[in-house]
Amino acid sequence: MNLPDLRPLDGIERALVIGLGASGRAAARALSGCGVEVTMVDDDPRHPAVAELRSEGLRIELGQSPGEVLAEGTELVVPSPGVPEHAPVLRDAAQAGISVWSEPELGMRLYPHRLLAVTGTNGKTSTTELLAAMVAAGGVAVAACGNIGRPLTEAAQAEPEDTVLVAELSSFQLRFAHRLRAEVGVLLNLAPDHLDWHADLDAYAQAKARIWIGQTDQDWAVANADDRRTLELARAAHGRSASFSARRGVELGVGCEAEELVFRGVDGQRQLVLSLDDLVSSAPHHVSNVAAAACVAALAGVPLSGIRSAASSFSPGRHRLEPVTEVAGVSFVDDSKATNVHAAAAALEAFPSIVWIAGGLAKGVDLTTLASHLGRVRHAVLIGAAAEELAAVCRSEDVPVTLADSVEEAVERAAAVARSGDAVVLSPACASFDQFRDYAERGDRFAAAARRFAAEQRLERSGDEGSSIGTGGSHVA
Ligand code: UMA
Repeated sequence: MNLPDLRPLDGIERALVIGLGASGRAAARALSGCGVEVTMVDDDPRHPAVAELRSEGLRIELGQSPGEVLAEGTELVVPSPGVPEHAPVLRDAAQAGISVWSEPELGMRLYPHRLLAVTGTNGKTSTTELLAAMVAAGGVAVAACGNIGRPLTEAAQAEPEDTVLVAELSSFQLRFAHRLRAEVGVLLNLAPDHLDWHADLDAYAQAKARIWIGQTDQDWAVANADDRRTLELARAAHGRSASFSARRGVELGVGCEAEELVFRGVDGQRQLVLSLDDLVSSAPHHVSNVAAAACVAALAGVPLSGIRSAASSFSPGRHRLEPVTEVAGVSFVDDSKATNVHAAAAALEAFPSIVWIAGGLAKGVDLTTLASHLGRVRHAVLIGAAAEELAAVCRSEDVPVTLADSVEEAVERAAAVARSGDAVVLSPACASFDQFRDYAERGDRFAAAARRFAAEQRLERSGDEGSSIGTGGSHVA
């Protein structure tokens, strides 16, 4: 375990940690280990971690509001990511000149490491996993951490100094980052999100841009050449500019040229990373994630051979937004593992235009919360026990609905309404047990039906070059 660098604590003696979740626990333990007097608060008076934390000597005030603790001479506040930036305690702290640091900010101050940081609205977790695999394949010790699950502070404290931290950072964690220095920081993309937490879209974007907050001109600020807003935000970064693209070549970074991902470093030389054929999937979001991870890894000095071997063997978990096939501009995606509302909601944010296949056993969960995630759904095809319940949710948002008896029929119905640019996504929001052995069987049957359909379409197309399939805006079938 590392010894903490106490200098950045600047003599802080009393800190307030808000939230007893993974992030708050890591922050409190690190601070307490440095001799800081820590008080923890949580909105949940029955939080399961209370006894354990008290046994470690941490002071937990469940009856007190964060504001009351603040008034007791607090010098530092570390809020859990879930505490919104407009929370009164954070406003009060700012007014009183009390420092507010996110937990990753704290971890990097106390236990400095080389940091490769990933943020963006979508694709953060896959890109972080991929990047960590690339660094490992390059023969360097690496720890994936941050929003991906393991708090950065915990990883930074436990891992040897020469371990590279590859961190997924959310806008919540970045909002209160001040000096956090990422040797390479990438902003994958930007779309409206988390507007209940941030004041508005601009505040969300500015929080994301803090991925580059502590950089010097030795570091790299990487933006997405296919997403103008990320490029605009990167202009204010102190780090050197680089970019990635899944569609075109880039001046410095990783771009896509003639179906190949190509790295161009400061010398502008074209260096092949890999051919798109080497990837498990050529779905645009996967190519984009690979290009981003490869760009960060290459700028961090990982040999291209390591990048290539990690990228070509990487596939996001089975039945987790798994690309199945693509025909006439329509992709088919198996997200059968999304057996609850939260997981399905994530899938519904992952593609610009969706024909959604959903349904199954709702497990007594309130499905109406899905209503606010239907903005990109053009049509819903519903199966299983919860079909009618989901149909009501869809209709409340004016999303057209078709009911189907089986997942095979659902694929047929979905394909009939899909058009170029759509993703047909099986993301059920429900358990599978009413119609299938488990979610894997559901996903496999979806994938088999989608592949059958795509093969039929290709056959038809090769026999009829003049058909309307594949032309912009036309229906697949
Ligand atoms: N709490 C308060 N007051 C508040 C808000 C929260 O007291 O105003 C308390 C809650 O009652 C709870 C605790 O704070 O007891 C927060 O716990 P949590 O479960 O929300 O968070 P952690 O366990 O600390 O997990 C956090 C991240 N959670 C969130 O951002 C909501 C985890 O990301 C992350 O993996 C973990 O730190 C380690 O870094 C999860 C997530 O959903 C996966 N992230 C969002 C996303 O990906 O969309 C951003």
